[in-house]
Amino acid sequence: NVTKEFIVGIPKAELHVHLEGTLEPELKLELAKKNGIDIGQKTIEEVRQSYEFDSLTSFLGVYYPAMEVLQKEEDFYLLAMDYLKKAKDNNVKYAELFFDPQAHTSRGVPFADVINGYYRAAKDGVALGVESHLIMCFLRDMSQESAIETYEQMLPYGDKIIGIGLDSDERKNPPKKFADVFARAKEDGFNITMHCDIDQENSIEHIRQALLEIGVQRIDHGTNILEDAKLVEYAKENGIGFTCCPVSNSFVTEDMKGKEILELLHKGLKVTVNSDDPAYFQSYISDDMYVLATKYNLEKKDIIQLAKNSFEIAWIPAEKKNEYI
Ligand code: ES4
Ligand code: ZN
Repeated sequence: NVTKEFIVGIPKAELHVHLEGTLEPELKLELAKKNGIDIGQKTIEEVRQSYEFDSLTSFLGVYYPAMEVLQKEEDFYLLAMDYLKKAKDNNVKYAELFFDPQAHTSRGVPFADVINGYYRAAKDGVALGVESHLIMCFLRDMSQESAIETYEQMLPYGDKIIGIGLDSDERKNPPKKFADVFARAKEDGFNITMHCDIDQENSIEHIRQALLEIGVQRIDHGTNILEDAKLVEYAKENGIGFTCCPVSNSFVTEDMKGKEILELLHKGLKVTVNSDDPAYFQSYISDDMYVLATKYNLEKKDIIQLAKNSFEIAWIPAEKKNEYI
């Protein structure tokens, strides 16, 4: 049987965590006070109670307004630093961190402050023993024009970004809506991943588009791929990575999709376990692995495989991977 100590102790990479989803109630209150913002909550308990939802849409409805407390470069730095300390406690050696610039620039925060704050934290994280890199996501419920504008704002900072992702509300926002901007990002040499959240409308069609039309290297979530055996075969042959998040799944669908995660893992696909929005789901990466391990009787070799996969599908140069695996 797998113990929590074994899970915490194993060196791992985290590839699916949204920096804005690491905003703990303590820091939210601290930043609200510092920036003179009335968020309508005064205690940790009140903030915790406001973190309530039962679907992707209701989650996002809590998630975006909470970001109002992030105003200055330093706020983004503090947020990312808080996560990196948690990562260290979870023996995360390497992390790729999603962030949503449009959620901030649309409120008047300069793009530079967002990226400079996050990047400064990533550099300082190395002293904690955590290497990390940034993945910039487009909000799929905004237009492709807005994504292109964001992409062009990013280009002067291109060396501070390891890849491009797509997140937020999936309804009526298929991957192909962003075909042009992702084609350009690929041409410019960026790594590409996309959310295909659990049990969304047209999930399997979104997965098909992401794999065959966009040409992603990874899918975030994506267990609905099991609905199409041919796509499963494609993903296996092409070493497509899956960044699954069991506790997040259990919040937005009441099912952690453990059966599906394990089926893909045992079929030999490059499945990983991650935390997604750990402050909101009150579960960091080792907690996600432990919940899955206890509920589905994972063996040590499964945990080892998940950890191995996490370094394999990480966007680390091959020669550097040897340091981790
Ligand atoms: C997200 Cl669970 C989920 N789905 C889509 N976008 C997101 N951003 C943060 N968490
Ligand atoms: Zn996510």
